[in-house]
Amino acid sequence: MKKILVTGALGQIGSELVLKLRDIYGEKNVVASSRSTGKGKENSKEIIESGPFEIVDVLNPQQIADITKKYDIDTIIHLASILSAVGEEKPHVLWNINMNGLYNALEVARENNCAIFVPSSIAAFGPSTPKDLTPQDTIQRPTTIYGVSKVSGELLCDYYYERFGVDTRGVRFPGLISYKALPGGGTTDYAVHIYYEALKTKEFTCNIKEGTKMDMMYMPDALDSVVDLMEADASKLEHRNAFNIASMSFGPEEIYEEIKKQIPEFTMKYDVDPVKQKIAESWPNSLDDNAARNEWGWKPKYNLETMTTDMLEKLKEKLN
Ligand code: AKB
Repeated sequence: MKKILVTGALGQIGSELVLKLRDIYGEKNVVASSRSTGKGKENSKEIIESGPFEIVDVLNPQQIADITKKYDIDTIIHLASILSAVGEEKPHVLWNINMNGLYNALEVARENNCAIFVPSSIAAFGPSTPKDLTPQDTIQRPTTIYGVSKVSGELLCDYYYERFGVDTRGVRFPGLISYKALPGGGTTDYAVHIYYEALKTKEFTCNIKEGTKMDMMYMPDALDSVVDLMEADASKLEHRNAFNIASMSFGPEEIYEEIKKQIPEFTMKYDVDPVKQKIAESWPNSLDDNAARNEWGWKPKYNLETMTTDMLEKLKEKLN
């Protein structure tokens, strides 16, 4: 049975992943950690009370090491990270947390013989990358500090595998859509907020321009990707880090039309945020995920239509 430490466990992914991992591997075997108790954050109570929880600041390597030893951890899921839009406001903070935090986690993994999952992102690509069906192995010259940290992280993880034999694995997440916890400061966040506003006020102001396509994914598929990749047969993995994964790609007008099918009175207007728009335009329209499909059997379950039905149903229950 795996013994897992999750960093950044109270964020958008962690809030759901911890519960899923506790279902699979047992409550006691999944240690959630965060640099604070996440006061006021949705779901933090559930995460803290449903199994072990520890304060871990990823900038403090001793703290990560102590908790790893205390619980005899063999797998680290390193989620602590700053997202793209906040990163452009605070590039130095992003670099410190995303790079030094990752370095510290990799060092603890190396010293304690742990496997480690590190998420990359569609942000690891840039304007010179082929835009449609972006290949697994291609040009990576991102123009955001977040993207620079993600591509550096991919390389660092590859290095730790090649040089020290650390079992590093990862995927390039698209924009993630979920109803449990809100995303914090990304460019793709509009695709989550649109569902809340469709139900709450029936009107939405979109900060991304019509026609701007980005890869997106429903959270259950994203969670499956983490579990499936960490369980995959190592001998079949040619890439290890930073697998492209994809399930849907759309522009704001397409998600709006899909929601409108169920809420006909819903209206949307645009008030484009130039910083987010520039970031969105530097990212691919859609990724080719064949390497993930062939090497470890990646297969998403949701498309825009089935995600929208589920999101609206679950959010309705939550908001009532
Ligand atoms: C962001 O928008 O910054 C993230 C991402 C695509 O990595 N959701």
